[in-house]
Amino acid sequence: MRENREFFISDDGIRLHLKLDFPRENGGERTGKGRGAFSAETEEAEKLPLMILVHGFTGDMEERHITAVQRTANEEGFAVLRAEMYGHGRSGGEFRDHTLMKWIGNILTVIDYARTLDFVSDLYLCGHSQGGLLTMLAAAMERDRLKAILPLSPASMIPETTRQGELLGFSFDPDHIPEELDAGKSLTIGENYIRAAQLIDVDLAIARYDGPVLIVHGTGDQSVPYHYSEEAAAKYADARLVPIPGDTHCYDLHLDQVTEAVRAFLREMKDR
Ligand code: FER
Repeated sequence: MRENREFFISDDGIRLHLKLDFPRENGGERTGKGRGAFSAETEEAEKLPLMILVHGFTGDMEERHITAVQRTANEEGFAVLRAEMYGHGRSGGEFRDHTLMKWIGNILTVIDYARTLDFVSDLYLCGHSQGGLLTMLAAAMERDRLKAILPLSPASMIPETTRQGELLGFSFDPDHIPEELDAGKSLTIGENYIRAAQLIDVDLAIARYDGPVLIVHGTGDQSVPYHYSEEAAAKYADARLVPIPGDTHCYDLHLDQVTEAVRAFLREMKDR
């Protein structure tokens, strides 16, 4: 039986909190109508595409825009594996100690886990903001395993701005990195976040993924300006960029336009 489940896996001793949600006709809430009316034997045999879905910096898997994308993918016949990265949600590690390198290790472990699930046909990766940057980096490493990627409002500028001495609205000397920065929400991020981010080559990651890419981004985003996604989309071999007019970093105005863009892209990919 394919039932929705919540569980943990270990990434070298750090627990990662995951939730796996199936389309209705494949999960516990089968309707017995239409495509869902298959027998118990065929249920096990039918493979499904799986979308791995990651939140952003200070985010978690229950945020409104994350669950909206999850439900949309489920409606389109995708299983969705939401994953919380180091120092976030119910996963292990302290927020202060997280770095993009730790998140990269985490997502590789989540992808390895997803590959052990025998119902999976194609793998997709989607992430919001810092999770969108992570999606771009992981795509380069797993270029042979990801059918398509969906970086949503990806924080693709973090490596370049940290090299220039800008992060979270603070300015600093990039050669004399501060011990910590205020990350809002009563959180503090340690210096290793900056040290690790400065090493990351986003252009190399873009060049190393030539599969289909959907970037969605609010044009009024004050955390990650829209133009960074115009630049990223132009550099990818096969990207489409859907602007959300006037919208914010977490789509306070037009979340429905975000989910419709995701829906249209997933439909197109399923037919490929
Ligand atoms: C920053 C701008 C945006 C930053 C992080 C973000 C760590 C990412 C936001 C998110 O993931 O929602 O300066 O610094």
